[in-house]
This record gives sequence, C-alpha cells and structure tokens, in this order.
Amino acid sequence: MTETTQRVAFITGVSGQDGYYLSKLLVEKGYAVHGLIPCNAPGIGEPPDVNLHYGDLGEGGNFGTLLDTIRPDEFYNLAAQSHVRLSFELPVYTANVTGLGVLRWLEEIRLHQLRTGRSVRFYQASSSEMFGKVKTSPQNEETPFHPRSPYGCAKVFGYWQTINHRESYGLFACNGVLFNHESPRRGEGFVTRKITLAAARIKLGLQDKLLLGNLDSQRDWGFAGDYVEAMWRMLQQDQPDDYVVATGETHTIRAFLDETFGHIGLDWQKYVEQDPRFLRPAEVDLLCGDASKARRVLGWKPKVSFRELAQMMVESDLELVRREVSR
Ligand code: GDR
Repeated sequence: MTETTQRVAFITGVSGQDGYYLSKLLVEKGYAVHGLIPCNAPGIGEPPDVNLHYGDLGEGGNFGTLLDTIRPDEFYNLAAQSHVRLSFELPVYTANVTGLGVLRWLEEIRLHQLRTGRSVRFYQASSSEMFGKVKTSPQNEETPFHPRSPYGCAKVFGYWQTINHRESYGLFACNGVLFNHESPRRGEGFVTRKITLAAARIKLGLQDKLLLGNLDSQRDWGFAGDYVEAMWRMLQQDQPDDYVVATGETHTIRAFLDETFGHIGLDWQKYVEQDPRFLRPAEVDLLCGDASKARRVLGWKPKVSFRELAQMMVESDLELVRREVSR
C-alpha cells in the first residue's frame, strides 16, 4: 500500500497580512499549515484550516518542541516587529524580535535536523528597507545595504544569519528581499492602508482630516497576494538562493493619494495635513526593485498593477466602512 504524504508548512506571523495570503495559498496547494501567533493575539479568523500555536520570537523557549511535534517540510519566517517608525522608539525590542528572532529559529531548525535527520526548507522575510539610503537604482541582489532604521539594521542581521546557516551548515535557506507589498489586509499603521481607510471614512462623512508624514518618499508597491507566490516558489527550487521581489515601478505617497482619493471623486489636498509625529529620524527616500532574477529563475512576475492595487484597497475600505455604518 502506498502512503500519501501531505506536505507540512509552518508560518510565523501567520496572523499578519502575508500570513493570511500565504496560508491561503498553501492550503489550496494541499499543505497542512501550522502557524505561530503571539500569546495575546485574538486569533486569525479567515482562512480556516491553519493549526495555531503560541510562541514569541523574542523568547523562543518552545521552538524546538514545536518543530519536533509539527515536523514541517517548509518553514516561512514572516513574524517581526515590522513598523519602521516604531523601531526608532523600540530599537532594542525590534533588534531582539526582528533580528535575533531569525537566529533563534535557524538554530532550532539546525538542531531539529540533527536530532531527526529530517530536512526543513527555510524562508526568511527580508526587506527592501535593508537598502535604505540606496547606492544604485533600481536595487537588485547585488546592491549594497545601507539601512536607515533599527528595523532595517535588524533585517540585515537576519539576512546574513540566513546566508550563514546556508553556507556553514548546508541549510536550505532563502532570503526573499521583498519591496513594499500591500492589500486590503494591510495593517492600518502603514501608509497605504492609512490612506485608503481615511479616504473611505472621508467619503462617508466620518472623518474630515488625514494627518501624514513625508509625502515625497517613493516606494515600489506591489500586491501581497502576488508576493507570497514568490516565497513559495523559492522553496521549490533545487538550490537555495536569495531573490528580490518587486514590481520595478516606483511612486510617491502623493501619487498613491491621487490614485485612491481620485478614484472615489475626492481631492486629497483638501484633507491631508502634515504632522511631524509621522516623520522619521531618518527616511528612506527612494526604493525601486529589479526582480529580473525572480522572473528568470522562479518564473515569477507581479500580476496586479499600482492602479489596480490602489483601487482594490480603497474599494475594499469603502465597503468595510459602509458595513460599519449600517450596523
Ligand atoms: P515602510 O512602509 O516604512 O516603507 O516599510 P510605510 O507604509 O510605513 O511607509 C512608507 C512611506 O510612507 C511615509 N509616510 C508614512 N508612513 C506611515 N506609516 N504613516 C504615515 O502617516 C506616513 N506619512 C508618510 C513613510 O515615511 C515612508 O517613507 C514597509 C513595512 O511593511 C516594512 O516592514 C517592510 O519591510 C517594508 O515596507 C518593505
């Protein structure tokens, strides 16, 4: 009798935006999906079919036991303190969770492999924030790093630990260097979602002002649903490697305001005010990624355009706010 073996994936940060899209993708592909959530998380709602476990990247006491119990084939490390501005207020916390947290898992995976003789493929959510004060544009896998925040520094640490475990211990470990990626599930503290939610609330008469920081920075924004596909493809290759994932287009915050407010018939200039509380001690002025390696090796390319993304988000928030109002 032949035994059918279901592949097992483990996702840290499963309650976040990317955790949602990745777990949905993996469930559709037939994986048994396990996810890590922090102790006081309320749960993740949709998608169903994710087995939840509690754990803290800043502490790590139960990681070995979790690995021995779950026995994942693929491991996606998406958890982090991921707010760049907040990392200036909590630099040590951010270094511990976003930086050391990666090493905690890498070491536990290495030991788990030694104990069990199994092989676990590891994906690290690296970030375009590592490029920071960019040396060249567009940025690709060869572009040197110059992080501009405690968050960026912590991500650089995690990036190199991932490569170090690959080179020192033969771990199948990959860095996805993802540029900004958004969706209707984006956290409300990030600029795109803050804008689309405010636009919807202004449209429905629930808000009259939107306070923002720097409107001139430029970002390469893609759709999170497209980007999780690239994560999965990285772990299906014969060899582990690092890949930039981006659209290759960059836009200012002003352009995002134009696109979203304009889509619902509003002039953002009437509502937006600058508030120094949302400025950062150091800014990343321009990010624009060159994902030609991901295109060539992984056969990956983004499907959703900047305009489609902006419209998708503002329409979703309009619907959300309408539902709230009619309750
Ligand atoms: P970022 O995303 O820092 O690029 O990191 P964010 O959306 O927070 O900021 C983008 C740009 O918008 C400017 N900005 C504001 N940002 C926020 N959050 N709130 C504001 O009111 C505001 N006004 C202007 C910022 O200064 C910045 O230039 C995101 C995170 O998801 C990281 O975890 C991830 O690694 C990178 O993207 C890729």
